[in-house]
Amino acid sequence: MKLPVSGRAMAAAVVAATTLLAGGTIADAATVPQGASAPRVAAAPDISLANVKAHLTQLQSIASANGGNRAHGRPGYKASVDYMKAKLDAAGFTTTVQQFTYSGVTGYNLIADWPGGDANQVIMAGSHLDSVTAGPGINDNGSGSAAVLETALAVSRAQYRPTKHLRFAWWGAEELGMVGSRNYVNSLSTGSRQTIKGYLNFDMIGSPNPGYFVYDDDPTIEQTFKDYFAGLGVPTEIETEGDGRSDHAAFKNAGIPVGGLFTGAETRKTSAQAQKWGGTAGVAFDRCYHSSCDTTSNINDTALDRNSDALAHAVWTLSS
Ligand code: DTR
Ligand code: CA
Ligand code: ZN
Ligand code: ZN
Repeated sequence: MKLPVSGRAMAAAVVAATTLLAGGTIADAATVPQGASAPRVAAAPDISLANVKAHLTQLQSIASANGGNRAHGRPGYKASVDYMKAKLDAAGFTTTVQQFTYSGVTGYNLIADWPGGDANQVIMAGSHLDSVTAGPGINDNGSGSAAVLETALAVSRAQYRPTKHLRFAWWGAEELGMVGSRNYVNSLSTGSRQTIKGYLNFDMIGSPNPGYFVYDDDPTIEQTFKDYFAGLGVPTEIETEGDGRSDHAAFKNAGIPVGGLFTGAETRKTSAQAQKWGGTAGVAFDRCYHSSCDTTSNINDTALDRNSDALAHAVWTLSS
């Protein structure tokens, strides 16, 4: 259930949109005075938890039919790419499957461009689609992949026409060292890199014992997420371990503003965190991290729903 975005989050959204509209970078948004007269930002639609979970069920079925995983180089990964691509093609996206080779095996990135918007101002949202070989990888990272997919499908259903160009991406071989995303960034010309005004990363956003972490990178992307959760009355913490641990790393290293959301992996929730978020202190945020039990039962619905809606809010806000 999506609660109305608070006035504070909407005001922040206007500031972020104003900055980008003025041709500034996302990082400049903080300098735009509060309350500056600016066009209203279209509010993102509610992202259906049921739809996101239906994608997770499909990814689970794909893993079950392909040796129990969706890992790089295994049939379950390419089947995952094919599933996502079919949905995006049917929704009117221009899709590209980018091939790369890692450890002698062909890997695949899936890129989906939403037609329209300023090609010199691209906002990207992405997640890795591969799992480890040990299991189906439903939280890690079916959760991020399904939420990014459902947000892209919501853009299509709304026939959203943002000022900036929207691009969505699903990366291969993240579990082997962020290989696919690095391959993508390295394949871009300098000019193409400079068109990307922000990259939003979603890797594990439905952990069963969830925390609500926001990447501490670009200040405006960070504030956009923090304001959204503040509007829900959900406290957030800064994600400090994230540097270099997921697909935003290649974009950050190329000087592209990045941000993202995370609900936690192998580290244990503290008592203080359990006080603010609920759940169980002394237990890992995701006890099935990189394990065979990372199935559709390894998801906290509230966390997945909140993060999916926060994802859509940021996409709408930063691209308008
Ligand atoms: N490396 C990711 C999981 C992960 C662990 N810490 C963070 C922090 C921020 C994003 C992701 C992660 C993986 O195993 O896919
Ligand atoms: Ca929702
Ligand atoms: Zn991951
Ligand atoms: Zn992982």
